[in-house]
Amino acid sequence: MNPTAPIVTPPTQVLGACPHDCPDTCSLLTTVAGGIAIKVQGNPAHPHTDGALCTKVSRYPERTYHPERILHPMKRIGPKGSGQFERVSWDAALTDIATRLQVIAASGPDAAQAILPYSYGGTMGLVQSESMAARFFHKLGASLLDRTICASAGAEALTQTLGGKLGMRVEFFAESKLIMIWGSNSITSNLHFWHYAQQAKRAGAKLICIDPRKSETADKCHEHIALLPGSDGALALALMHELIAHDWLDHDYLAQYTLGWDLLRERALKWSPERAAAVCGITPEQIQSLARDYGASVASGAPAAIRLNYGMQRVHGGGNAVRLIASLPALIGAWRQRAGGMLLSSSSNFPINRAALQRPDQLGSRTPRTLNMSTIGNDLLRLGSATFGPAVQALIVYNSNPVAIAPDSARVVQGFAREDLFTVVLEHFQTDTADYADYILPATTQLEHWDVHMSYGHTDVLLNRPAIAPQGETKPNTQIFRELAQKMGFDEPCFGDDDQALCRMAYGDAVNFDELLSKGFATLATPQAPFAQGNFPTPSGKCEFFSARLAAQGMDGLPDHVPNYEVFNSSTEFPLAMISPPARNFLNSTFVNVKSLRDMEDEPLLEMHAADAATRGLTNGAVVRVFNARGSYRCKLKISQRARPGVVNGLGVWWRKLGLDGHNVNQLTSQALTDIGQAPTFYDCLVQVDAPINPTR
Ligand SMILES: Nc1nc2c(c(=O)[nH]1)N[C@H]1C(S)=C(S)[C@@H](COP(=O)(O)OP(=O)(O)OC[C@H]3O[C@@H](n4cnc5c(=O)[nH]c(N)nc54)[C@H](O)[C@@H]3O)O[C@H]1N2
Ligand SMILES: Nc1nc2c(c(=O)[nH]1)N[C@H]1C(S)=C(S)[C@@H](COP(=O)(O)OP(=O)(O)OC[C@H]3O[C@@H](n4cnc5c(=O)[nH]c(N)nc54)[C@H](O)[C@@H]3O)O[C@H]1N2
Ligand SMILES: [Mo]
Repeated sequence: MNPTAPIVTPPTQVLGACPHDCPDTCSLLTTVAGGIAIKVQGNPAHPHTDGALCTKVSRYPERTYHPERILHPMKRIGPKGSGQFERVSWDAALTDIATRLQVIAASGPDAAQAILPYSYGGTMGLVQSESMAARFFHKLGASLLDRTICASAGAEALTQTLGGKLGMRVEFFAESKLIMIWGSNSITSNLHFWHYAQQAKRAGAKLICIDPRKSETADKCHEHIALLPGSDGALALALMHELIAHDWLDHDYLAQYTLGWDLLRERALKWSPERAAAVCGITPEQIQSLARDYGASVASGAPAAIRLNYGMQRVHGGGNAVRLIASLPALIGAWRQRAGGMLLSSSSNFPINRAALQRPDQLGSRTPRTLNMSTIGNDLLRLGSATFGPAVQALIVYNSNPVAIAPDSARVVQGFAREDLFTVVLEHFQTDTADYADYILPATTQLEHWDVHMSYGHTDVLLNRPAIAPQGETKPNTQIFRELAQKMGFDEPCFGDDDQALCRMAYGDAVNFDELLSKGFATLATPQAPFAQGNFPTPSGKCEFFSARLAAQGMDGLPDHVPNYEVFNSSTEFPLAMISPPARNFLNSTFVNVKSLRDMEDEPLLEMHAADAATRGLTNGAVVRVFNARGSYRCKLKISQRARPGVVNGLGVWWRKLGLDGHNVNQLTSQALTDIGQAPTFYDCLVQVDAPINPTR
């Protein structure tokens, strides 16, 4: 033994969970040496993760140790939005914030409703999202937030049709013989599902992609149907038309396990392939061929599966379209087999004890108003009124970057720029939203805090252990709300629960916590083929083609094709339909400031078909102006086969300040809401494109 050798602690590996808003919810292994996280990799012992991560999350340490990470509380010193801040102590920041909130809350009965929390999917952890934060806002009596920005149209549609956010188990797609990948760029946004689809493909399955954009996923499928955005409902109805016309139906399944078949049948028979093809911008033969492939399952017994993703519900008729597509498997009896049926979300499988985490009992008898996060642009600009209640006077943002990701940015920015609005932002970085804060409070990343997770793409619970100490003066969201509660004098014992206790509470006895501690994940005991014999958790116990609940709300109880608000028409002032789906190397607006990933995405781009570029005299690589009545945005043109004629693709979501002119695609999107679920309509957006007069500004 050499007594002079330095003591080297061997690297350790810490089990964690990917925090991002993605269906995959991967199990992570972080290698730590000398207190520093040197590597994050996929856990090989977790079947869905299978040892592999996407490029962006394998760069997670780069994000955690980023030189621009916010490590101290910061107080605004310049005009709103100027992004000028100075360092202050935690005590000074929290004391001032508590005082400001107390003054608002004390100004009258229900006055605390002028305070609005704003949060979404920065972390999907149940503890660092809505646990201590929800308790705090409930106790305060703040406005409630309807968290609609992503999935509420599809989620509500699934609930009305199947009874919950339920469907096939993702691993059984590996055994399917036909997979329709519908409104999902799986290689980008659901990589670990794609792994199962590849297995199916190797075993002889046919893969068909239904997407206006010729995505990376479409490249690798056997067929691609490039329909117009917002026309999925028409396509689903015409598929039903063909299944009926050729009697490719499972009559026994329809009779036993569905509700409203006669009505749906009658409606579908009005949608010939010719009629739908005109709406979808495709050929009748494409629809007939798709129906033949899908209907063949009835005679052959080969399992047919649909992987739907939320991309196709970001249009006016998104909810109705999901209802129609979720109805399809029942027509052919696909649910009878574990490798048949459909999957949009698996969330309802998780027995989460939200009441224990969020403590709505802290509201007492108060019933604060609910504001929709998707219309934050309008709501920040509303004056107080009898119907609206008080104007929003304070906004506390965590796990979200609304200035970049909410629709109709011009209005959103105008709201955030209000000098009389008091804004606190809990963040890792000085995002577009943080620029408008009065205080930025530094939050920990997933490597630095405890959490417990569900998944909307598989059926495993995951635990995240901290791998390293919090950097600088950062604190977990929970701790920030705990300390704020203390400053406000909230002395209920629930404000004393620590993060490990919250992790245990999330599932209570429903999940074995010791298994989570030792393995990092636990698989839920869900049925292999949940609807093989009906058992839909709807009021009728059947797949509800007709929903009495929707009818009671004054809506059509039967799903139909609902056209876009902004219907594609080549003769209008704004003759191009713009969609803005996720970029592969970003996660919504997260990672845009990680240079290695940003370099892979080049610059904000607009993909356009060569024919549309030619009629406008636009050349590849030129800076173009994309505009409509709501605003304009400059970016680089990419003439690309990925765009179909009439549709342009503005891959999102860039930080505004890292774009060419301080704007991003949401300068063009609208605050109109979906038919069901009050969700935004990002992909229901008409634009025009030209060459700007002055290309740099
Ligand atoms: N790399 C990466 N992964 C992500 C994300 C990310 O930003 N980057 N975002 C995450 C989030 S928040 C979510 S919600 C999930 C799911 O996110 P989704 O929004 O479902 O994203 P994608 O799976 O990329 O699928 C969107 C696809 O739908 C297509 N599409 C657009 N409009 C229509 C339409 O009207 N009809 C049809 N059929 N298709 C349409 C787009 O061209 C795109 O290829 O992914 C998550 N995963
Ligand atoms: N045009 C267009 N707009 C879109 C979409 C689109 O497809 N097109 N997609 C929409 C969809 S699907 C979604 S889900 C929304 C997503 O919108 P958001 O949920 O707002 O997602 P992000 O843009 O990723 O911003 C999350 C922020 O949370 C921060 N964060 C992460 N972890 C923590 C933490 O532990 N504590 C704190 N305090 N902060 C943390 C990150 O640094 C990041 O800045 O965007 C929507 N906007
Ligand atoms: Mo999302």
